[in-house]
Amino acid sequence: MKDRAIITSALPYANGEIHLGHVASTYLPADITTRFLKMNDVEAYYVCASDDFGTPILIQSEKEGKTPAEYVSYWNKRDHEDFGSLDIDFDYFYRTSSPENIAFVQDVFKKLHAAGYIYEKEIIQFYCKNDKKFLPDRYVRGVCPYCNASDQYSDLCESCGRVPDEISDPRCSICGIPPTKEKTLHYFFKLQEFGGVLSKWLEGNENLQNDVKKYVQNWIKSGLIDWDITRDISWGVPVPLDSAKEKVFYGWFDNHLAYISSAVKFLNDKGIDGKEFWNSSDIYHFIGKDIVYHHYLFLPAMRLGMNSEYKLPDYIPTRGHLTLQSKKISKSRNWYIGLKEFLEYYPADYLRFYLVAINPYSQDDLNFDWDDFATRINSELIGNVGNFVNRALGFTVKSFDGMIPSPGMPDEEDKKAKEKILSLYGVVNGLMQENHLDRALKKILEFSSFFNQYFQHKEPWKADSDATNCVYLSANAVRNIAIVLFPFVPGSAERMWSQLGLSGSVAKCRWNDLLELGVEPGHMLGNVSPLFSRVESADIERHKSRLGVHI
Ligand code: B3M
Ligand code: ZN
Repeated sequence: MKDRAIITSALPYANGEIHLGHVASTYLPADITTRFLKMNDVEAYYVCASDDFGTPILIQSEKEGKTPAEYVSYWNKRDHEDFGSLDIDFDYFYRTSSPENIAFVQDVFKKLHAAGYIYEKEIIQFYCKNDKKFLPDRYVRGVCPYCNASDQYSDLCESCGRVPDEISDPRCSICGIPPTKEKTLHYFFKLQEFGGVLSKWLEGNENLQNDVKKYVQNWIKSGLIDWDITRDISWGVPVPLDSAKEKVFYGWFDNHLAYISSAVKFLNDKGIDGKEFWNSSDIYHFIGKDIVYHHYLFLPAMRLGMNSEYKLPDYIPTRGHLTLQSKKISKSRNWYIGLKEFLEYYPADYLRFYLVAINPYSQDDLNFDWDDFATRINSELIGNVGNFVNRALGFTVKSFDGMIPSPGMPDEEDKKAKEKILSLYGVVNGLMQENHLDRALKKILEFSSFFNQYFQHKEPWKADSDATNCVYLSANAVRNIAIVLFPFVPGSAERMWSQLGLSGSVAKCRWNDLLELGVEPGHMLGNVSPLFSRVESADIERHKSRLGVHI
């Protein structure tokens, strides 16, 4: 682990509201990791941006009678606000249409061009005579030539994850007629030439997930194809060549460059040399499994083509998709839950807790299930953690007027409890570093469960018991829970901190603080009250019945 890090998560298209599916695989794991790194004294910055260019955005803005710039600026602001209400705490949220990114993309293109990695080629492009336009990417749907899945976009097969060379049985996605073919001049990036170096880079990077590496290696083995990086549409980064007037770059050429341009702008504005910082940091790109091709091939190849002037990622944590009640999320069928709407019903931490608990560090899909959500929140977050915290602190208030007593002679159970508190750091730290956030959370729940039993077994309420050790150690266990839970459920951890009556904010704690018993005898607790309220089954039934209903 370096002492600097830049963390990014897949850039949301500025094209509609954020829903639970977006949050689970990228934004939340990236936010938790950033908070964890910061607590480990890593100078870490979480940088994101709205992904503003591309055909779907152009089409939608036209439909709504807005300029694309107005349209994306609305969604940029709205998305940022929605993320904020889930306590996704970006250090910087910028946009791919920023002047800095446009300049950077054009500069990267010139460098790749000068290095001989770009060539022009006249291509035959789908054209719709009805709509009178070229039909790049999402404008065409058809059958994937690799896996035969039907109704796939021409720029990405959602079934096998590949980017088809040419889609079969094409149809115009605006009007549905089969398009004609017309000639147009496009620019290509020589991805083919990068097979060998990409393969070597993958092989040499132990931080990348093995299963993902394996199938990317297979793609490389079966032969990469050069990549068409320009489009004949009006909304995008202009190609900086006289011979390419009116052409723009394909969205996937420019969007990931905003990881760099946004980070560098943010750092430069802070008076830090952004480029130097980038190159001396651990670089994390959190993504969902549908964009592996772009992040394991296009992105590194472009950086390699610039002589690694900006270093390649160290980590590309890749997670599966969220299904909802075991069905694929679909906005058009109203089978989704908007983030904003969810947070009108439940606190951010309930969602954060649940989405981490069910989210392994793998490409397996994960499922949001309303009943499971209620069960886990009620039994794990509330029944386990909330119960222990409230019991330990509530008892201290009732029996010791809120003051932590001096511990007497510890018995074997107390010794074991103390040992547990001091070893929590080791139990959780490695898992967090390895990105196993769900397993780390599970260990924290085991810790809390241990202390529930310890408290129960010690029976500090009995007249003949020595309650002093139990109270002292339990308060310290609560303190450790607040610290380790902070990356996961920051709001609740902060409330635990204030109920403990500790000064400052848990956000300022260091992971090393777990290694001491920081609640000392004589310390006064703050105001103690239940941390959480239960999820009611009647409400859950109501939420379920709203899914899939067309409004
Ligand atoms: N805007 C969203 C997606 O395909 C896309 C990500 C860009 S990351 C550089 O998930
Ligand atoms: Zn058409």
